[in-house]
Amino acid sequence: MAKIVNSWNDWDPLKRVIVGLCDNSVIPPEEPATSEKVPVDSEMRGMWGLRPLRTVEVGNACLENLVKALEERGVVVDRPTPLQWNQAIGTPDFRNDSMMTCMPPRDILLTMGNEIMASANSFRCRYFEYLAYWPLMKQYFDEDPDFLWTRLTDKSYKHNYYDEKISLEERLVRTANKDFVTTEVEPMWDAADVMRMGKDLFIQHGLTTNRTAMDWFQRYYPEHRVHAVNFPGDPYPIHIDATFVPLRPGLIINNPQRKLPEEQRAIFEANDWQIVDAAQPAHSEPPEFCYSSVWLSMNCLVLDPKTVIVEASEVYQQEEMDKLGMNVIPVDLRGAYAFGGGLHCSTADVYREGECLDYFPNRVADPTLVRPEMWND
Ligand code: DAV
Repeated sequence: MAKIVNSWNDWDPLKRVIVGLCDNSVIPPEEPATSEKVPVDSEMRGMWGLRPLRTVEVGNACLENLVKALEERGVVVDRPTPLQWNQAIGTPDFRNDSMMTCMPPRDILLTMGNEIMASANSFRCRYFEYLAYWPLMKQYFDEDPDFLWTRLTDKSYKHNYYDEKISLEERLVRTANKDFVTTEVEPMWDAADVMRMGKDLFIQHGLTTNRTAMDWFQRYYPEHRVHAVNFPGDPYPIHIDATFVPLRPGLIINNPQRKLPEEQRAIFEANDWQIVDAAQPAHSEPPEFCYSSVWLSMNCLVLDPKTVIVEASEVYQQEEMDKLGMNVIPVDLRGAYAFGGGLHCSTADVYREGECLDYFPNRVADPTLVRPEMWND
């Protein structure tokens, strides 16, 4: 039988990947977690319902551009099976008027070696999104005897949010104090908050992932060092992949408006990792009906340590990648941004060559460690 699933980081040579689909996508109704994410002055406040068909068609055409670029380079591409996302959902603990999409697989699926785990998202509308990937998981399970098919189910959403409206100023103070909408009652995490670097996991603490999740990760993966990172300049911290993006061992681009605080850099500095500012975005506004910021400019897909796919209109980011020694493949994807993100978000790793390595062998006092007592070496 074949080896289908293997990936330990975001830069080893990519051989197989899932690319999302925009079909039936919905702008979900307001709920505690989503209302915190939509900026107070956004036209999307209060808006919900099926996304206009013309935007779905444009989004899917963009994703086809990506599929083509990947297949031309020999990468096997798998696609999810969209549900009728405008159905209402419920569990014993909550009801919600609709689901959302299966466009950003990166938010839902976390690949850790031979395991793919479906996340415990903070948005109730995303509770059943994993089902779009279940036909693929079943296929991998049948074909790959080592594949581990996992879902963390222990969340009820009963007491998971502070339900408050706050100003932008208050929000920045809260972000700096790491005081977010999610409570710590249960582990909650989006897979796109987890940056995998072999033996080390760097997880962003923000609107979509809480501290309890990090502790849960450290217990679930006792062989991995789990680090909590946060980026105080971001008033809506959601997902690490438009903020802190590794290109290859030793090199990370960091959003210049969301810098990693000095004290959290020790582990990178001790191991000669370079953290450089990402280039400015080419656009001053996100596209229509888009929740994400203009910093999707840096949300790239690394195909191997020398090759990266960057969005075609993001000329400054392309230039920077070139200067950093990367070969750039431009792909027109901006029309898919509104469905949940850029090139990294639109994909989920299935297979990258390579094994689980330690990229941080030099140990220093590291305030990001979630359970420092486990790593007194
Ligand atoms: O900057 O709005 C978007 C990340 C989507 N996965 C941002 C973060």
